[in-house]
Amino acid sequence: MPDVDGLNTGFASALLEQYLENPEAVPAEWRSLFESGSPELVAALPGLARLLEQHREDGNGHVPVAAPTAPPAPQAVAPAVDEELLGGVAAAMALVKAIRTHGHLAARLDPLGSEPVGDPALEPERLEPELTPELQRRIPAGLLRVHVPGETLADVLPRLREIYCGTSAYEIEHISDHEQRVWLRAAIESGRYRRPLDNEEKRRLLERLTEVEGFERYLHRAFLGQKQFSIEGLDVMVPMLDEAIDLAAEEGAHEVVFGMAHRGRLNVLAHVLGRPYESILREFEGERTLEAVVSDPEGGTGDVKYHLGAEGTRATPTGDITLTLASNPSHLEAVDPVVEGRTRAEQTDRSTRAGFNDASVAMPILIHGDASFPGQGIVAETLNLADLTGYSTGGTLHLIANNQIGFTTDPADGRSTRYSSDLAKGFDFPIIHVNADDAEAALGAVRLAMAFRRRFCTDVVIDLVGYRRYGHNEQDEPAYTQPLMAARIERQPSVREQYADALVEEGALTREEVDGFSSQVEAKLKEAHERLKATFGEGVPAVAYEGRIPASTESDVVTAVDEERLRALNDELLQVPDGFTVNPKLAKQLERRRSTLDEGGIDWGQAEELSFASLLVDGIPVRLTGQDTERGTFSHRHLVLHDAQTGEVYTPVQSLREATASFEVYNSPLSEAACVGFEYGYSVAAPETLVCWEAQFGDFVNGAQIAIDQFIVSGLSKWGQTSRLTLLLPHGYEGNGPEHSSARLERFLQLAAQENIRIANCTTSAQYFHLLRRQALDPAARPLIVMTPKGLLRVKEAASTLADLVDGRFRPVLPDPYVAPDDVKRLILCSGKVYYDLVGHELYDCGPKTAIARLEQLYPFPSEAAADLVRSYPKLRRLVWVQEEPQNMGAWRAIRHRLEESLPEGVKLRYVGRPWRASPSEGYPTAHLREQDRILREALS
Ligand SMILES: Cc1ncc(C[n+]2csc(CCOP(=O)(O)OP(=O)(O)O)c2C)c(N)n1
Repeated sequence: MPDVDGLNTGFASALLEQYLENPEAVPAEWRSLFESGSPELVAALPGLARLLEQHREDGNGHVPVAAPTAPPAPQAVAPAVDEELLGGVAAAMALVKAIRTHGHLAARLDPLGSEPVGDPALEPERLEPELTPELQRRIPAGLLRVHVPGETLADVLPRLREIYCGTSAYEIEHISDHEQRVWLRAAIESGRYRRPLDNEEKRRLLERLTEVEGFERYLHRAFLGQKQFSIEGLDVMVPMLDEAIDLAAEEGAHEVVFGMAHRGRLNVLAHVLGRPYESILREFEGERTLEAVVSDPEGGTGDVKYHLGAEGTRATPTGDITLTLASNPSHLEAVDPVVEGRTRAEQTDRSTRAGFNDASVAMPILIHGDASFPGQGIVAETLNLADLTGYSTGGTLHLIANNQIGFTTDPADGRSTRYSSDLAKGFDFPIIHVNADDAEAALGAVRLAMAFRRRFCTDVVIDLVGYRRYGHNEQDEPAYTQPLMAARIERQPSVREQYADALVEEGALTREEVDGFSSQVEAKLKEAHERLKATFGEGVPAVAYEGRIPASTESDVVTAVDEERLRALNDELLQVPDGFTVNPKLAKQLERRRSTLDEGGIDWGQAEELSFASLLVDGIPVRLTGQDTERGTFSHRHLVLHDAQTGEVYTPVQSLREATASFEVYNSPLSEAACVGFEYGYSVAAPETLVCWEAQFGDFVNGAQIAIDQFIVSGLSKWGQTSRLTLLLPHGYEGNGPEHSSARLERFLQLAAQENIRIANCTTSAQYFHLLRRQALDPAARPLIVMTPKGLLRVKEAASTLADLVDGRFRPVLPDPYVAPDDVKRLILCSGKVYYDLVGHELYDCGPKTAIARLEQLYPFPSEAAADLVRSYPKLRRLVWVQEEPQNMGAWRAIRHRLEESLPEGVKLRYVGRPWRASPSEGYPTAHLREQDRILREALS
């Protein structure tokens, strides 16, 4: 056993770390010492002993480690200690650790040749003791736990440097999962994923690079000055995607879903998604010849060519695979969560009760910009979804298309971190940096990333460091702002040229073959262009917007549910498994849901759950997410029950005997932007599913404004893409201040046109029941925005009866149920909760001359129902629109002209509500009460 007195603590610690990783890796005598728990060890190195003990307690040792109290092992003869060698081994271990941790600082990642910063810890001569060549030759490599061949440090050091400080570099040591770190070290150092290519593979890679470059250069020449957002400088991205697709297919995926911005998109469309050259050339031609303009989606206004999504099928060595590129807006990174949601939908089996997620079915690939990745907060929100039960997609491959510039902004002005990828470190994802001019290394990076993802089902980031051959787009002059870089790039041979030269030099190909590739690509493009030109004048085939949704049918949809069925579902929803203890207070509340079917009083929570349940037995899947949504922000829902004794959970709506579709319910992370984007993506890929997202308070939905503006309301017009995504937005003025009152109804109304969305604000739970069912059953899918209640959730008057669910349907306008129409001279029309404020006010009893009606659907505006309503009051003189929102908010400005249109001659329209305001509501509850009362008095008197 080693003599522990006077031991070099650093050395011993390093050995211990190795031992904890793999006990066999340390010399036998040290192993016995660590396993002995020897009192000498405890005395000499208390820190070490504590570590060992902790390791034992954590139960994560590879071998059982004896407790310190165990009897000491029989004394062995202590080996003679060679002080110089011991010190050398410690320094060597520190060096290996430094190379693994900080090697990237010395790596040659920049194709433009900028000097890496380096780090003193990576230099053997600066270590203590200095690792001289002689000493290096004395240090056995076996002690260093490295995975490269060699007898001594002198043998392995150059190889380690090549691996960690070459044209690839790795950041893995921040990962807290020990197994992942160990796996990555072995995978990286063994070179398993960076094997040399055979000649056939090299030829294919060069051919691919030739196609990528040839395509860009052809467009550049043929359409000088037109925006193409050239990929050049990051050309290798295309073969990297090829590789990732083949590997995904090999792992059993049926689909890969891509999200990317403008950079290189046309090339990816052509070469990865397989969109024909002609179709892309047609769009370029369209910009200069009206004749060739691509027709817009029916009734829509279309989008620029580098935003359009696409779908393709690709043959791989292991079978066909579907490739989907999501349509996206200019708003950088906004598509990230959409891609995750789409992928998740593809992965989910919705014939199971809770929706079974099989991540092997589909894989997401996100291509980011180096300025956008650290700059756009949605990236962090999306990364945070990676490991959440309701959102995980089994690992996303992130590829940062790093051209070292954002428009004209240098990295130093664009981020506070060294690397563009640093954000991902906080999520424990491995980061592989690779020089985009080393094509083979780039493929190696993909293989490693895919193998890691396959093994650990988690995200991986590849930071592909290249450059941008032209300006931000083809109309920009890069030398205005980055003169040195632009000059440097002008001298830079393309990756194809470099690779071709290398292959010719090593004899893998001849110069003639290389040149042949280029002429073939050129010829292919020319032919496609000629074929296209020959069609000019023939009329342009319309872009196929297959699956375009028919116009809304709305009222034809039967939303009433048979009484017996509702009774049976209600009973089932109130059952829990034997031995399950519902919280007694909650049990009482839920118990009330039993009698409401006969006595009335079906509240919001119950109506909602019955509506969901009725859909499930009809085979319609439902997904509901949002902050604290399982219980409901206002504690009104309780879809998920928690056993009061054991904490176990039970979700009755997932246990319905006759359900044939899944019910997914998840509390979401505290995000709006990524969560709404995700659900949008999910709803697009699962058009048969009722996907609902609920805001904590509707006020927070503007955190998802990009998802709303750029996807939900405009997707149909831009890309022919819609869904039945339903946003549940608690809304209403209850004295809770400017950020707990308004879901900004006015914004949604302003965005509503061409029947792109539906907007409702219902006042009874039955209306809500029918609205949800209509939303799920209407063959015409559209997003639905619902202003949902807060206080009303429990107001008796807003509750409904069984008959309302059995016989009714959603009614866009509710006339006054109490006042006979004949004598009515004054009609108050309002929407939402203010109705109950009006009928509950002391001035309410205003006699037979005033009626109060409710507008339950705000968009599409129910013109006919509104006209019918007005016509039903023959003596009407005045229509008063009452709202609690300020005059510049709420529904007023969007529906005023609609109301005017519906009025007969001589009937006047008047506004009652808050005046124009900069902030949606008062801050003080008393101020709120005063203002609310003023509005009601003015309306009623
Ligand atoms: C959210 C958002 N803000 C600003 C812009 C304007 N913009 C378009 S491209 C660009 C630079 C992007 O740089 P990077 O992410 O590095 O991608 P690159 O164009 O270099 O590939 C900017 C600022 C945008 N499209 N989206």
